[in-house]
Amino acid sequence: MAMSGNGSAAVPAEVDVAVVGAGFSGLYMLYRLRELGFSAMAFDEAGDVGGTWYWNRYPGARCDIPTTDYSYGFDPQLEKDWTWSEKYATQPEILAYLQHVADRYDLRRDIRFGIRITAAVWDEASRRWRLRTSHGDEVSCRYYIMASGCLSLPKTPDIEGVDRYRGEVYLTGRWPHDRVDFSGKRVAVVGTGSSGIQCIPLIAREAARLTVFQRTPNFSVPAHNGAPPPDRLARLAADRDGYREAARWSRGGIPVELTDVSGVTAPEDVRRQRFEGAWQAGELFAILGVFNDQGVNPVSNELVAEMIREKIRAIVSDPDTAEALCPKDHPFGTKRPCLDTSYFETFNLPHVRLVDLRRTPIVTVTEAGINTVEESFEFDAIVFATGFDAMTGPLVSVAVTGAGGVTLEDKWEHGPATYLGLMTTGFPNLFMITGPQSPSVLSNMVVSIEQHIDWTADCLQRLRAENLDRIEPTPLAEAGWVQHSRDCADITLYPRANSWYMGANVPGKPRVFLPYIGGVDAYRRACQEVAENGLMGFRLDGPAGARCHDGVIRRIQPDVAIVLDLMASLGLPPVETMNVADARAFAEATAATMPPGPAVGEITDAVLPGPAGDLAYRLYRPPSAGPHPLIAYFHGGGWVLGSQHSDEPFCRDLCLRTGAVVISVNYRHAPEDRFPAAADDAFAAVQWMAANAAGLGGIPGQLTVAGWSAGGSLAAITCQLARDAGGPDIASQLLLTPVTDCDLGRASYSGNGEGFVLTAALMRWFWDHYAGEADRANPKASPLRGTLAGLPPAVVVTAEFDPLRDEGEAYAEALAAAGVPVRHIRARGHIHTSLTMVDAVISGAPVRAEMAEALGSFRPAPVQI
Ligand code: N01
Repeated sequence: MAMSGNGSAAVPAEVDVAVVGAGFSGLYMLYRLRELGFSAMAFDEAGDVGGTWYWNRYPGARCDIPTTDYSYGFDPQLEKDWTWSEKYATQPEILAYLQHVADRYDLRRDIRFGIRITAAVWDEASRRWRLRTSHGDEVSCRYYIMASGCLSLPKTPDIEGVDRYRGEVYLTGRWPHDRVDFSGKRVAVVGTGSSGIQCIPLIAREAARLTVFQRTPNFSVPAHNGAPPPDRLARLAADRDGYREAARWSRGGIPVELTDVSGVTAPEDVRRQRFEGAWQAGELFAILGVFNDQGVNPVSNELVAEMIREKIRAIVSDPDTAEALCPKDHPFGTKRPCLDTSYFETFNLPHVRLVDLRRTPIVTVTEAGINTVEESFEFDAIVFATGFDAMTGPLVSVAVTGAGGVTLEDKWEHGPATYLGLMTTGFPNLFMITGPQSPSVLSNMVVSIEQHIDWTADCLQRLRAENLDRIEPTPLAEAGWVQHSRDCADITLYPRANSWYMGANVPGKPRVFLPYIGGVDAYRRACQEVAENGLMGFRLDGPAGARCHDGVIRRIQPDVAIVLDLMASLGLPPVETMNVADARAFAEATAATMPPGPAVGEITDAVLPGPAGDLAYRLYRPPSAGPHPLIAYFHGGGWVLGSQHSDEPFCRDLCLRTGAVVISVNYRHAPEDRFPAAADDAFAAVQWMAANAAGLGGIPGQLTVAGWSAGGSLAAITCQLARDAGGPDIASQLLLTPVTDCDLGRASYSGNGEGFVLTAALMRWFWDHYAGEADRANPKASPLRGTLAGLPPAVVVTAEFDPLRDEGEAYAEALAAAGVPVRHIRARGHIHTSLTMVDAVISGAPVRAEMAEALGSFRPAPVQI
C-alpha cells in the first residue's frame, strides 16, 4: 500500500478498506480484512486499542454482561488462552484483554492512534471514499467502515454555567488515565445512569462528602459479582462451540432459557418466585425476562417494577430518599437497567446525600459548585455521568458526504434510516458496525459485533469475487427495514420512555427508537436471507456490470411472525384434512388458549327468534351508562366453525373501542345447514335487534352490522337484504377481512394461499361445505355480485397476507364506485386471523383503533323520539 504522512505511524494514501475505531469492532474487522487479503487501516482518536474500554476508566467501570459471554467467539484458541477473573470484569481487565487480542494477532501495525477521521466524501467517478484525518492527511479507500461504537460520543452536560466551575471536573466517558484521588474531598456526581450507578459507591468510599444529583431514578439490580459462574464455565467447557452458536441464535446474544410465564396470568407465588430468582441471578437478561410479557404488557411490567421498588425501599433506610430513588416515570427495562454493587446501600452512608432534581432542579453551576432552586452547594470535584449522544452521534460527528452531495447528518435529520443497520442509501460502500436499527445495544454487543463484521467481510469478499466494487441499499429495501424496525419497537413499551434508546437524552435529537428490538436471532436470520437471496435490497455495480434483486426482507408484522413460527413449530394437521367435528373441537381448543380480551361492563347470554328456531347470542355491554349504539356481529369460521362466543376477545375489544353494545349471534352452520341458512339467520337477527333496540340498551337508529371473514360476508349480505326489503335502517357496516366472492382465482389466493393460517385449501373446504356450485354466485353468498348502490357506509378492513385480501379490496372499490361512503383500512403485515387476536398480536391494536374511529365517523346523530 502507498504511504504518506507522519513518519513511522505513516498514514496510507490508499487502502482497500478504512476502518474507524479500534475497540471490539475495529479489532475484529481488521483481523477479518487481513485474513481475506484486503489492505486495511484503522484509525482511532485514542492512544491505544480498547474503544469504550479505553475511555471509560471511571472507578467501578465494568461490563454488565457476564464476561464469559462478553468475549470474542471467533477463535477457540483465544478463548482457551484467556481466563476472566470475575463474573463481570473490570474496565482494566477488559482493556487488558483487548490489548492481548491486538498483540496476539499483531493488529496494531495497521492502526493509527491519536487520529480522528474528520470528513469523508464519496467520489462517484473513482467509486472511492476520500477521508480526511485530524492530522490533515487524505486517505482514499474503496470501502469505509464505521466501527466507531454506539456509546462513544459523550454528551456535553447541558447545564447552565457548566463552564464557570473552577474545581476539578470529570466526565465518566473521558476519564483521566492517572488515578483520581477523591480522598477527603467534597464530590458531586451528576447523573444516575449505568455510569453514575457504577461509580457512586466507589467514589463514596473515598470522598469526605458525596452529593448525588439525580434527575431520573433508574432501575438497578445487584450484580452479585464474584468469580465467573461455575455453571456457565462448565457449559462452555463441555461444548464451547455449541454454547457460542446458541448465543448467536439467541434473543439477546446470550443463551438463556425464555420463559412462557405471563405476569398477567401467573399466580402471586409464581410471580414472586420468578422475580426472586432473577434478583438473585444478578443478570440483565434474567431480570428482563421474569415474565414473557413484561416488555409489552404494562400490567406485567408494573409487577416487576413494583417488586424492584420494594427492594429499594427495603435497602434504603431513609424513607424519603428511598422513595426518591424509586423509578416511576418509565416502564421497567425501557431505559437501560443497571447492574450495581451496593448502589442503593450507598445512600445509607452518613456522608452521602441524594438531591432529587425533579423536586429541586439545578439552576446553575457556579464557580464553586452547584445551585439548585433551594440550596447552594460547594464542591472540590464534580463528576458528570451524563451519558452519550448514542448510536447516531458518533456516525454523524464525522462530516460524511455521500453520493449526490448529501451529508449523513442531513439525511438523518428526522432520524436514522438504514438497511439492516449496516448501510444507508446514498452512501455507497459505507458500512456501519452495530449501526442504528441493528440489535447492538439491546444485545450482548460482542456477539452482535461479530455478526456484523462477519456479514460485512463476507460481503466484501463476495463483491471482489464477482468483480463488483459498489454496493448501496435501495430506497425500497431501506424503507422496508426502517418500517420493520419501527413495527418491532411499536409493539413494546420502549417508545414510552424518555431514554437514549429514543434519542430523548439529547436536546433537539429526533425522537426515534434507535436499535432493533426484534432479537439477535431474528436479525441474524434476516441478514442471512438477504445474503442468500443475491444480496436482496442492494444495488450492486462494478466492472462485471450492475444488478439488483430489489425487495423488502420483512413485511409481516413481527408479532404475527411469532404466531406463524409458533404454529409451524407445533406441526398441526391442516384443518381441511379433519372431519367437521374434529375441526370444530380444534377451533374451540385453539380459541381457549387466547387471552380473553379486555373486561367490559357486562356479558349476557340469551336467544333471539330465527327463521328456523332460536338463535343463541352473547351480548357485550360497555361499562358506561347507556343507551349505546348497537352492533350486530357475525363471527368468522367459514360458515362451518365458531359460535356466538368464539370471537369473544374481538367482541370485547370492539365493545370498548366503539362504546357500543355488541351482540354476537350464533347463526346456523354448514354442512348441517347449507346456503342460504346462515344469511337468512343473519338478516332475521338484525331485524329483531332493530325492532328491540331500546330493550337491548341500544340507541334507535344507531345500528351497525359487523362481521369477520364469513361473518363479514353475512354482514355485507344483510345490508343488501335490508336495503332491498326497505328496512331495517342500518347506520353502517363493518366488514373485517370479509368473504365477498366465490372466485378463488384472485392473485391473493395464489400469493397468500399457503402459510398464513387461512389457506386457499381451507377456503375451498369451507365453500364446499357451505354452498353448491350453482349457489355460490348468488349475491346471498357472494355479495360482490349484488347491487351495491344505496348500501350503508362501510368500513372494510383487508389484511396484506390474506387469501381474501383481493376480494375485500374489490368490495371496497365496488362500494365506492356505487357511491357508498367507504373507509378502506389496509392492515399492513397482517394475516386473516391476526386482527382478532386481541392481546396476543399487539400490532393489531392500532388497526382496530382506526376501525373504531372510522365507524364513529359514520355514526349518525341519535334519532329524537
Ligand atoms: O448515561 P445515561 P450512562 N442534568 O444516559 C443524567 C452503557 N453503559 O453513561 O435520565 C441532570 O444512561 C440523566 O438523567 P435523565 C449502558 O448501555 C454500560 O450512565 O436524562 N442530569 C441520567 O441519569 C448505558 O445505558 C455500562 O433524566 C442529567 C444520566 O445523566 C449507557 O452506556 C456502564 C443531565 C445519564 O445516564 C449510558 O450510560 C456505563 C442534566 N443536564 C454505561 N443530563 C456497563 O455496565 C443527563 N443527566 C457495561
